[in-house]
Amino acid sequence: MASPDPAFRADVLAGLAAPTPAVPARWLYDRRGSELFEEITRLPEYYPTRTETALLERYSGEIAAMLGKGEAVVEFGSGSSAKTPILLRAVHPAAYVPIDISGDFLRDSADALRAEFPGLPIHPVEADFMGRLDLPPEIAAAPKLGFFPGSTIGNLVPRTAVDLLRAMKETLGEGSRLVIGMDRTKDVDVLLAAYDDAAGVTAAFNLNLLRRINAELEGDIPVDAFRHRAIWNDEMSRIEMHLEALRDVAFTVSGQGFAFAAGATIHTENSHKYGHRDSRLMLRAAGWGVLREWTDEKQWFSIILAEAEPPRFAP
Ligand code: AVI
Repeated sequence: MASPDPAFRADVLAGLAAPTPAVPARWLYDRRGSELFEEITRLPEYYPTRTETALLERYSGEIAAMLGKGEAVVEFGSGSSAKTPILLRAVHPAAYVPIDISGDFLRDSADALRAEFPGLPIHPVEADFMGRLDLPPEIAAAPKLGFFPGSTIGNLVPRTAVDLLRAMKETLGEGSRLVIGMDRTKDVDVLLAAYDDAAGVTAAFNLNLLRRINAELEGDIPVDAFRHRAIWNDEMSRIEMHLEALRDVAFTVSGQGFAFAAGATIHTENSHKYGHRDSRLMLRAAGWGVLREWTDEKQWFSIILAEAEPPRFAP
């Protein structure tokens, strides 16, 4: 077996011992977790993917019309989704730069896009995009269009989300644009169904974290002693995923002991939902001005085109 990721071990051991036990959501995405997430995106209850895809199909032409020529599209994430080709077909960019921390994902999706867009220069960057990073020299002179679909921003608490948006602005530079997908607040029953589907795929996605801990960190967590819970936290305007102990349970991870009383939970993910003004305020806090927003008939999801604002004096 490959040696365990020290960052995974540190996050799990510290997170399980915390007064409010929590494990960062990024650890949900091992190979199995990523497969389960792909399955989630096809569920009837999970509206974000199909709503955003339909918005891109409908409005990518309008987005392209608001841009100049010869843009380099910089995607924050590997671009493995069906959404990337929709934007690329409309924008006709001079180059495409996917950025992802997973080299394997990056290479696979870059190869697939090379086959679909034969003449398009593709320059993958294997890096963590949570901080400012250097873009490939080949696109230095091109105007930049960032692309961050999926409302992945919603998985970050607002302070971290603003840090990321600011880092994106620093990476892309003054005058750049950003197309970002943001999920909207809506009827709580719709949200709860999307994060606790009838087929149990989201439950399997959440519980897979415990299996991963057992497999990679020498854990003996009785997975059947936990259940998936999706909760709407109105104060924070977010869906929370938790793993709730069904009975008193004790286990070890990497030789360290833990005990959870029945009903205690491990918080595993936040998915923030934004009102019309919330998304604008968050973008503005990071130096992005909103040029235009497109939403669906039910106003369940938004695509926003924003522009990096120059620093200005303000009263
Ligand atoms: C990746 N991210 C935007 C998804 C979301 O909707 O927050 C992750 C997810 N978690 C459960 N279902 C989907």
